[in-house]
Amino acid sequence: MTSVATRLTLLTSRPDAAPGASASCSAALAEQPWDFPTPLTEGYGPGASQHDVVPPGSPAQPAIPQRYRDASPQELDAMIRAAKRTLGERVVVMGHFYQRDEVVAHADFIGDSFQLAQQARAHPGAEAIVFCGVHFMAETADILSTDAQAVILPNPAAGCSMADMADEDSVEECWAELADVLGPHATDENGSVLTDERGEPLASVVPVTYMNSSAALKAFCGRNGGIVCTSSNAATVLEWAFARGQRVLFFPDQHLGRNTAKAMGVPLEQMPLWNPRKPLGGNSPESLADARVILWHGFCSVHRRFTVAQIEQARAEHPGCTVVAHPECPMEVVDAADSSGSTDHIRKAVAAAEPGRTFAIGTEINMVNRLAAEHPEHTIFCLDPVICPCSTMYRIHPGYLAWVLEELVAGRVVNRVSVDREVAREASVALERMLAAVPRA
Ligand code: CIZ
Repeated sequence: MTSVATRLTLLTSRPDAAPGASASCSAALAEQPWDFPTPLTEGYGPGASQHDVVPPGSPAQPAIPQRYRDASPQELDAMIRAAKRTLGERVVVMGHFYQRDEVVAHADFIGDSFQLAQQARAHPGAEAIVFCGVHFMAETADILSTDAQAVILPNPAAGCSMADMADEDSVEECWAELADVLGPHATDENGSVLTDERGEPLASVVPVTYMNSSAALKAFCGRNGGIVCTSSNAATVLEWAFARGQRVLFFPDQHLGRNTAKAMGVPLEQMPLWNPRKPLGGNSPESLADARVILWHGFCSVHRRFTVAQIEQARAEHPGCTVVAHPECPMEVVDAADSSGSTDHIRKAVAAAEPGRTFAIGTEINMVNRLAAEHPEHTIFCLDPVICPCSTMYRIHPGYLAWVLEELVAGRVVNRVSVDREVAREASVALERMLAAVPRA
């Protein structure tokens, strides 16, 4: 299996090396992250998210010392190992499933955002948690770890374009507009307030935010009777919300919201899309009143690349293959797949299969390649033939990891992600609700 880095380099030297490469995944991702500027308001840089705009005020990474930029992959590997040896249990390195292999090789724990945040909480003795993921993940780790621990993001420009599609101001505006149209509580046709199983007034709308959102939005949910979900517990969380309210406002990922609610039997007509640039999100008061799930107009640039045509091609070329899609993929793709679920679901589906199976997987390429390497008993490939890593995750280059670790050895904490205390308090209310929302037996 050719590594993602090698394939990107091939793209640069021979643009014809990957069929369809010009479709939208730019070969410029093969450049080092410090080789292309990331000025505010420009796109996230070459790659899957190249058309998404970086919000003004997003953190940027100043230049790191030249020696890290000049070092060979082998030298960086040796620097990271040496620094980790010196730091011992003082540091824990987290690697997300979508992270590049050269970085994941140094992770003490590999997992999804939630598993890694739990690991952060499980290691209160570590002075520093170096989070090789993206910004919202580091924020969640900071909320769940102790005040004495420093959570470090090796490159603060490693954001998430989907998370940035719902900013706090736009969600507050949406919330105020919904309150004007729908009122604070669910009522019957006579205007009497409806109550839930516990006799509490049923809310008109319950906010649910995907883990892929800023701490500010998790806090918004905490103070407005809402909750956080991940892709592995979205159905349980929606059940929790429907027990407390008439409707759900789901942000930022429309696809996870739609796929989950549809599987629970919510009709598509009762899932209007909220466009934050239009009055009432582009909806009529009547359609909002009839809604069960109001979906924010957000998406993941990597997962929305997957198509039904790719599934048809995989089935034609590999008869009998099993197609597994992540629920951030568009609904048509999830409907056409054999199964759908979070990164954890995908891993478990592959691990549980009888040897000799073929899997076409609709999720980020680093994870698919790693699964293929870990499971030589199966044939595993990515549904999308054009290589497209999560371009923001890809900004965690080993050079940055070496730099933050060597700074720690020198007694300096750089790139600390620190969530405001009040925001963290409110966000943890929504996170704790998620933890308590266990599926019914
Ligand atoms: O929560 C995560 O880490 C993401 C981004 C997806 C997943 O399915 O685990």
